[in-house]
Amino acid sequence: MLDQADTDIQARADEAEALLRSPLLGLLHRAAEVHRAHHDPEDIQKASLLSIKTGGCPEDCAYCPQSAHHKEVGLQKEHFMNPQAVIEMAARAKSLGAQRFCMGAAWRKVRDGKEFDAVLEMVRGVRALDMEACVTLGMLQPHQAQALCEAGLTAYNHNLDTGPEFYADIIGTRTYQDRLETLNHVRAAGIEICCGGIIGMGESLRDRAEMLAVLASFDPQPESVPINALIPVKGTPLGHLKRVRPPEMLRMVAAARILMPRTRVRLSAGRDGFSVADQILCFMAGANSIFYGDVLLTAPNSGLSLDDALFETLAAIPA
Ligand code: SAM
Ligand code: DTB
Ligand code: SF4
Repeated sequence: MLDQADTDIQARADEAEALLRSPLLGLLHRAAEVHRAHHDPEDIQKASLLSIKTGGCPEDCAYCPQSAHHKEVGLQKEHFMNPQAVIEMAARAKSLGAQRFCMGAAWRKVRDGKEFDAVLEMVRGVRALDMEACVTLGMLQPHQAQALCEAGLTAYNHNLDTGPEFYADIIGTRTYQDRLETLNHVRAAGIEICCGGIIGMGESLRDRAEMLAVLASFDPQPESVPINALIPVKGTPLGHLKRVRPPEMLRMVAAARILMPRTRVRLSAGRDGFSVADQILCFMAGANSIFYGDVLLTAPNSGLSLDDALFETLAAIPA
């Protein structure tokens, strides 16, 4: 039998699915209204990403080029980076216009010791630059969340990736519940939650709706929600899939905005195939953050020069 929490999620998922299926122009208009009621529409955050430890991950996430299970990808593994070099890259990102610096490690979970201490040093260094600091390091224990909070961490990124039903088709080495537990530890330590997912992995609209329903049911709701379009990487089990069409991203952004009015919705991976007009529609629908930089963690991003031109297009025209 379903318990009350499941019933609530299913009711929210019905609402989310109805939004995802509704006529696009009406959906876009409604999302734009919600967006304007809660945010300055000109405020689009630039977040810069850096992989501080690349490849060789023991998890089997089907989308991920960094999983050690997907040997065909042929990704070059990289050692854990030196904190000073990371802080210099954050300073450079700031000078280029980034407000947030996100550091990712291809770990299953955080281990106490030298490398975690170095992450804490990176967080302190990024905060000292007066930037927001975010890390994504896999599963976390309560005392580690506490240490990250004390170092000044703004947000912890840990994605649900998809809806609970489809999840096991994508990841076998850890459960949905594991993810929710890590997110609980992050919240309990007083750190902001950055949590979203990926579309274009072969999931149904219902799976997308269920993911949005779980996210929207967090209390409080996540401060930021990255919506990634799958980057199909050759050598991963999802490498043969087609890229997401921009209107699907638009629907997902709009539904996320309506269901989570105060959240920063980040137009994340997979934006590189989108035209300027596609991206402007996503901003109209409530996306108010992007990853800014030539690479994401390992995959190419929409480049800096394209993004600078995009922001110039968005800006007022000087007299
Ligand atoms: N290992 C940590 C973890 O999984 O929590 C952090 C790094 S992991 C690469 C961060 C997120 O990147 C994943 O949760 C997934 O949503 C996203 N991601 C990875 N590969 C992707 C791909 N090919 N396309 C789109 N998003 C991807
Ligand atoms: C998120 O949701 N997307 C970012 C960030 N959080 C860490 C990562 C996207 C990774 C895309 C594939 C790659 O670069 O390897
Ligand atoms: Fe590892 Fe994260 Fe990639 Fe999964 S998504 S294989 S946990 S780096």
